[in-house]
Amino acid sequence: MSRFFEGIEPLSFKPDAGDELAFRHYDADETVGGKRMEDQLRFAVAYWHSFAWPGTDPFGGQTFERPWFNDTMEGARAKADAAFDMFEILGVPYFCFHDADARPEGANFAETTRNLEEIVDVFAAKMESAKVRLLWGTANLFSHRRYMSGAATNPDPAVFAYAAATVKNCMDATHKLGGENYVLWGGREGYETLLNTDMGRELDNLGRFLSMVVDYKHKIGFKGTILIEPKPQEPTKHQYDYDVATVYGFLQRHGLENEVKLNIEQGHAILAGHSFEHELALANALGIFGSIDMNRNDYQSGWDTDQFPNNVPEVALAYYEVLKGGGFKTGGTNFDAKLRRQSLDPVDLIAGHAGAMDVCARGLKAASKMLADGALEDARAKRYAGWTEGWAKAMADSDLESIEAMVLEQEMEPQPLSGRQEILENIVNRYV
Ligand code: XLS
Ligand code: NI
Ligand code: NI
Repeated sequence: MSRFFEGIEPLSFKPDAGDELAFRHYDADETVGGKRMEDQLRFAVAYWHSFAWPGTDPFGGQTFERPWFNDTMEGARAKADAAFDMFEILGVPYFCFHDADARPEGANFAETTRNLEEIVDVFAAKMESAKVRLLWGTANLFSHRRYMSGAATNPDPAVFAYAAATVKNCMDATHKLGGENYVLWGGREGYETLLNTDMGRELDNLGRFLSMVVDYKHKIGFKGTILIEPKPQEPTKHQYDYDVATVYGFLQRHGLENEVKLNIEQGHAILAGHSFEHELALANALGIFGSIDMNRNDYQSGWDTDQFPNNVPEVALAYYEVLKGGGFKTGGTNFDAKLRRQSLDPVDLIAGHAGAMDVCARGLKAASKMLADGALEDARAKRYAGWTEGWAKAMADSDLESIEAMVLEQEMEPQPLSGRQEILENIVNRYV
């Protein structure tokens, strides 16, 4: 173990724990919905928030002091040591990373690539003996100033090229580490002002870029899933991958709806004016659900606050949708969550994750029970039961004139029925 988490032992499941660090609800081996909880939830730690983010906000600089904050390969190795220690302490099965979280930027593209390759070898060596695997890799195409006007949607074709070459290397790294997905969050794929923006061209370029990613996946034999992560604003005022519905339209336009799935984040759903469960349910309905970025957004701030989840009823409704869709396949629960900037200590990192894992465990258990007991699904089936009748089904192949004739002939007088929302909310409340 590196010294960073010195004195912190791997956590175990202790339902009656006092103040000590432990899981009170997350028991990896407990069966929930027919699978071990670990295999249902598939937790991942996000390298960037926990090990690369310095605690800045728009008014203040770095608050965290980490021994590896020095932009050298030595720092990158020390960071990896601490990260893999934390994976072990938490017992998480997965982690996720961007290239820029893990390696220092080099003097040029070739050196940056070498730095990444070196750190990927460090990860690979650690993964030989560690339990942790890679849920997904991704490229940071938004922090460096070259990307200030976007990556695939940059007006400068040289930036498009640089981003494409970078994504190629990050896909190689993900493939090499056995990653189960590759994520594209449109960091700055959007615009600040229409006055300087050729939107049609930018959208075409974004489609071209994504098609090349899919082609390369097949070329290298990467069996994981390509995931797009929608977000409506921040950092650019108008992000192109606004929400699930917008991304679905984009995928269809480029014929990629069977190639790409979605990584849906709680905070992004809230920013888009939706609920998390809405976005999950829609992705399931469209057949493009992939994975989740679990966090919690502040409902007042209008910003992506990336807090650790702590609202069990909300989390339960989210996992309800995940389970209803059949559970995760290659996806999982990535904690795209960071400490508050005053939470300075190593123990805060452990406590943030441990608490979040417990909240998710409670949510999952409630969701699984709600689904198994069937109260909500029975009520839903009953509400739509009319559609199982022959004449209703036949409307799928009918036309407006024949339907009018039927309405007249049967002297139809539809009678409104209660939507029973309060009764259904009361049912949910019995489980959470
Ligand atoms: C930012 C995104 C980012 C992605 C990965 O808001 O959530 O963290 O998950 O690039
Ligand atoms: Ni995210
Ligand atoms: Ni986010």
